[in-house]
Amino acid sequence: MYAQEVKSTGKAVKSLEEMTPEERVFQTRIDADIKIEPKDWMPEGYRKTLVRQISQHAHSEIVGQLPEGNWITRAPTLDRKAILLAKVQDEAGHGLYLYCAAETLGVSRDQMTEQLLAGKAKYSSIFNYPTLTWADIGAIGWLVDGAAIMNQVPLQRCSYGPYSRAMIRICKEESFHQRQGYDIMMKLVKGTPEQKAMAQDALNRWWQPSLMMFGPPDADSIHSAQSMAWGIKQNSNDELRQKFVDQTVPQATYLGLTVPDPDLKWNEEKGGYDFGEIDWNEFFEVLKGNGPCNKERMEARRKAWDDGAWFRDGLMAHAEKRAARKIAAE
Ligand code: BYC
Repeated sequence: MYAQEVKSTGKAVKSLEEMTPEERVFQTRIDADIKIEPKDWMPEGYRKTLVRQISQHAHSEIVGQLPEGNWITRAPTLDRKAILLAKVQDEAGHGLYLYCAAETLGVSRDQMTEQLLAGKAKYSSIFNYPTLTWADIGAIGWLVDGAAIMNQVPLQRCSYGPYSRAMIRICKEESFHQRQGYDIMMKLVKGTPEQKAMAQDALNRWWQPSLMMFGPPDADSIHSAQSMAWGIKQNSNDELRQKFVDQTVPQATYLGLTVPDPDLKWNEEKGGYDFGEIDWNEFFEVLKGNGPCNKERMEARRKAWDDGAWFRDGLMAHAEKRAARKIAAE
């Protein structure tokens, strides 16, 4: 299985013969679908790759609260407000499960946060776009959570136990998120012409950024081959992107909306849609910090961290006092 997957990304990884005896035992376990747990031996590269991916994933959940949080006070009805509030709280919970999973690899949550605030750790490109109208909340649920599910369902089978188990829980909640987004879109397309136009405008703006969530094309994906060989990723970026397009285009048709891609065409032979070139230049600019909202997002996270300093200090002082009291009583 792993030889074939590696071939699909065109990148070389160590063969079993080139591995040290420890690496060979490790790889054999992965190929036999046996989960790796925190106390098991693992190559340093495996640990680092997981810390990178899980922490970026956690940061994405936390930063991902910001564009949606922007609409909690402006949701059109009390029900919509309660639903959105619950969804945003879920994202905070996902971030926490993921930070905990990463902590089992020997990195603390404070260290991960410091890496984010120093610009050394990434978060998903998608959260650097603004939410201009209520329809954007529908589009995020439908497209962004839809893309997230497509990417995260295979992560439930990740070779690292704590990440895999966190993903099982997260995926259950993501399905609800996707449904609430589609429900908002349904309501808008059945509304006034202005509301339908708002839904179309949101689709126009969120379509390409959603396709970018899956990462660069396979040829430019530096980590995919090794991550797939290690059973961290099960599919390449392009495979998941294609699946997402194939699943989402009929949903857009059902809504009576037009996917903003003149090159989109059903390809009978491959049993999927052909679609136009993605603006990868825009993607890499967003990754470099030049997206529409990068600055704003980082400022919000920095402010939250600074504003919470007194509380963290209080917790530490309390923990130290308790520990000192315990020692004194012994
Ligand atoms: N944005 O070699 P590649 C959510 C980076 S949250 C930014 O293909 P890999 C939600 C990549 O990190 C959704 N950076 O990497 C929350 C690497 O740079 P570094 C988040 C990206 O790791 C709230 C470089 O590009 N989901 O669902 O094999 C509300 C080369 O890429 C992006 C996850 O994090 C991007 N889009 O594959 C609603 C899922 N794409 O690290 C929803 C877990 C690539 O060397 N993560 N880069 O500096 C993954 O599955 C993988 O990390 C990726 C990338 C598929 C994203």
